[in-house]
Amino acid sequence: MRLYTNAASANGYKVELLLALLGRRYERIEVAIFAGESRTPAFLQKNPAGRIPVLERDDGTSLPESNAILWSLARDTAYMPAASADRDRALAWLMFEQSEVEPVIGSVRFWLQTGRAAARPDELARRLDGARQTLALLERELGGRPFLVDDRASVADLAVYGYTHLAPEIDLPLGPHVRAWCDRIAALPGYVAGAVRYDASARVA
Ligand SMILES: N[C@@H](CCC(=O)N[C@@H](CS)C(=O)NCC(=O)O)C(=O)O
Repeated sequence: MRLYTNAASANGYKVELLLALLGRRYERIEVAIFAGESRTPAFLQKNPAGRIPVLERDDGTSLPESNAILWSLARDTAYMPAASADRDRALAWLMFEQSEVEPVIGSVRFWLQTGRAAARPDELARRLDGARQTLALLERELGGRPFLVDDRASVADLAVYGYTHLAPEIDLPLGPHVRAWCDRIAALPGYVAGAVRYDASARVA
């Protein structure tokens, strides 16, 4: 299978992390998203939204959306909770990540590292506030248990970890419980680091 991704994206990194933890082999294709490579007619066939990550399976079918890819890859593995109620909770965390983690920590990181923040001061402040609220919620949740669902790492942790562990890059410190949870994820066998800072190709004047 092939993964279309970009090294600075934590949406892409989430998928690469699960693939590494599962020891799955894949071909990694770096997409120059700031040069328009995710908006070509050929790429839009893979994802009509024109975004990475996209997983292309051996049968030729394509799956976009980082958390849908995580869900598909985690099925029948140790990263999918066994009990149906726990699976439902994991899915809720994947939804939470897309509404309360990526749009705040991810967008602020993107704007700050690529010169896009100055043009939107009010939106930046609003999202930073949202990011603080998300980190506070996670700090409360992880105060009483080692992982987000059940007592072992699951697809829920990997989805939420992707952008959460980058919060210090936008000058938001992680609380002690979130830091300890990040350390537990980084200690999983097969763990790989990822999501490098945006390079010059992403900058606007
Ligand atoms: N909800 C999507 C968001 C994907 C997304 O925003 N990808 C960005 C990189 S993080 C992208 O491909 N941007 C390029 C573009 O919009 O042209 C997911 O979780 O996969």
